[in-house]
Amino acid sequence: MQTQCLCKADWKMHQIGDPTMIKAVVPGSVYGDLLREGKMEDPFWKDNEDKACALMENDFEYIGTFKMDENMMNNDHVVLHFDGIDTLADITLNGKKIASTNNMHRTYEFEVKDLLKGDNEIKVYLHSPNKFIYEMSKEYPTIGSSDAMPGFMHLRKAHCMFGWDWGAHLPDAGIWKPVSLRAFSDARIDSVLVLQDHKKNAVKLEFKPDLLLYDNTTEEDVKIKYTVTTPDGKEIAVEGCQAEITDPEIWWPNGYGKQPLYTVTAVLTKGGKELDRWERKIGLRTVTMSREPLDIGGEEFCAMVNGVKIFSMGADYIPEDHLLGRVTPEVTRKLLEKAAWANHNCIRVWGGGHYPTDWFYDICDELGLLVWQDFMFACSMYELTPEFEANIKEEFKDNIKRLRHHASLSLLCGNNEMEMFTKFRTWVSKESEIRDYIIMYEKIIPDMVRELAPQTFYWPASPSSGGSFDEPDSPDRGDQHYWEVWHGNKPFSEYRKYLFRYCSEFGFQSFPSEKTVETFTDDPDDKNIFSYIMERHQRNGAANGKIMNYMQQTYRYPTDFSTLIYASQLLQADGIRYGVEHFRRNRGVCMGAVVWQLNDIWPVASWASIDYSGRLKALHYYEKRFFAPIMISCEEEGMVTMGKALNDYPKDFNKSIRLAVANESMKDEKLTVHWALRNADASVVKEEATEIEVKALSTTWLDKVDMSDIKIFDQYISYDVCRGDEVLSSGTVNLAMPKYFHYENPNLKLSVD
Ligand code: BMA
Repeated sequence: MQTQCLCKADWKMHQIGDPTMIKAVVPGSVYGDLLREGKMEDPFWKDNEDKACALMENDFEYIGTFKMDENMMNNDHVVLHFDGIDTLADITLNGKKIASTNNMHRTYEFEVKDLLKGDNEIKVYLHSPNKFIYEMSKEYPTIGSSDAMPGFMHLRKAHCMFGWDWGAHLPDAGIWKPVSLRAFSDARIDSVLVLQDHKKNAVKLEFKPDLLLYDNTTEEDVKIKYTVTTPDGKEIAVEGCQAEITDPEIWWPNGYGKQPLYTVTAVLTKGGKELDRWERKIGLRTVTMSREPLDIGGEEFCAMVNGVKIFSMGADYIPEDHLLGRVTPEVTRKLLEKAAWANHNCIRVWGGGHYPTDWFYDICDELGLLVWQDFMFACSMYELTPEFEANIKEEFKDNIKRLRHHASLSLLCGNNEMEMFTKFRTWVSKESEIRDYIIMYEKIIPDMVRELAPQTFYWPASPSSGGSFDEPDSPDRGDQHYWEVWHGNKPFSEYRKYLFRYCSEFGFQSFPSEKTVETFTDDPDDKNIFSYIMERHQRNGAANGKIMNYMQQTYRYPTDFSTLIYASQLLQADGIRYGVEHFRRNRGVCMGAVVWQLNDIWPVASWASIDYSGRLKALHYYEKRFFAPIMISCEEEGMVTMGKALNDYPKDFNKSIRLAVANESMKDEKLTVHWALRNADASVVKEEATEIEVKALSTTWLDKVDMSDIKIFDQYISYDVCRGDEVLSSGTVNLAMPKYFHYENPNLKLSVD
């Protein structure tokens, strides 16, 4: 197959009604082009979002001119191939309309050989997404998340482009992925399914090609030859469509081993002539979710990789930018490296965005981040008309085939939160939507996954206990979205009331760094969290007040904007730490802590641990600590909390600590645990050291230590765990809220030379 990339064509674009053409970049977007050419203001600046959103009431047109690579015409077929168009487009080639599109999650391909000449002109007319969803919602006022513009669910376009509780209303449009001409004769390789059979010291690979055959070509007319290359470039013998790899280098998630990648190449020939070639990197591993019954009741829900049950640690991923054209492999790599740096071993791609581009999964393969992949349905009901069904089936086929070979792909999930919301009739407007729910997520998708990716685990929804509306929100089975802390205003201590099997969402908001705030306003008057501009960059109802409510339970009043931002980040970090340490102490029952959320789509107050500018919030540094393979934590009793005057406490109110060391590594460890009761100036009142053994992949609890003598406002407890002299993990605990503690002024001085 011959390919001519059309990204380098001479692309121009204009708003319909305005004949002035401006330079355009493909792949890219309307906002991206208008911004670069000075035709619109930064949509993230102050409240420019409103103007930018209104722009999308208009239609836009992209026009590309290119010279055809004449050699292509020697082939029997030439197709125009779009990796992705966002979203409602009419495509014309040399004056002839060839197709319309309506799904940004699909790839599209059209036969165009008869239309091509030396000089060509391609036009992509993009219809206003705003008008479309507005009209559709009049026709069928389906309900869903009110954070997004009404009708968002009627278009197969990343839902969060229409707004979310962390996202602006910026429904950009464009040719968001590469476009090319592809020329071929007789046959092509659509994709290859690579099956793995793991035995002792050997992995058998089996290749199942999906061929596209043309003009009476039969499978007998063509040959396909496979090559497998080891990570260090040695070729492995392949017999027909099978290969046996002895002494295989096994792929592991981050923290459990290396991420060696083998290369599989398939070459299709006819009469000795190469027709097409397919090449991908794979990792040798098995991965599934284990759901064994547990002694305490319910069942476990944990990732099992190469037969080893691992504790999933990571965060939820949302689209990286409202302007899709700005996301490059470099941008994604920086983000994912930060995740791996903070000891993440998994990442959940949330269902209200888009399926990430190939490089996202390539990088996850390299870094050892297990991908939990939602299908792109979130917080809404969908009407399963025949057209919609045909459309989404193509979307599933495209994406399952695109992703299935990746070492990192660990789970495919039907949707975000819809089993729960359907069960509770939250957004159901017609009974038929419930039937459609079952057909989509419990019939169509699993059938397709079984057929196209038979070795990938399918889960009907997040959260779920396995489907059929059987307690989708159960804390004792399946995954859980726990939002009583934050949305439910419950204190952080509430986390300890549960032993969730796998928390796939829980989170707490904070403000982005002040420097990031300065990317959207330069007015000192805006630097107040209740200012109009700060509230426009906060999309979760009264959340700024909510941050302040939690803050007053914990810290003293922050007296200026910078301190408030800093305190909000500490509060977020401490709250999530409180939850994760509890989950890891209870390893074996709890086997997953996936924090909502990793990243931001624009500069905004949110649950992210990395803000839009890429700055780490305090939470991300804390994640590095509480997701460390060896981690010590303290279950304290007797914290004096908000609203309890000291003399309200019963005299015998227990004060104690109980330390635990979690070992998420594959090695048994002999370690030393120290704790010390200290005065505010760090001087030691009493201390103790204990030798312990912590088996690989387990948690060891130490005995409870009575602390009834502690002066809670003047003394605190420090603890650490060491291997020899090396401190592997450490922490401190107060039994009074930080706001009540009599901190010693450390008299720190800073000088800059
Ligand atoms: C979850 C997610 C998102 C949302 C987040 C914070 O429910 O699935 O829809 O942004 O909570 O509210």
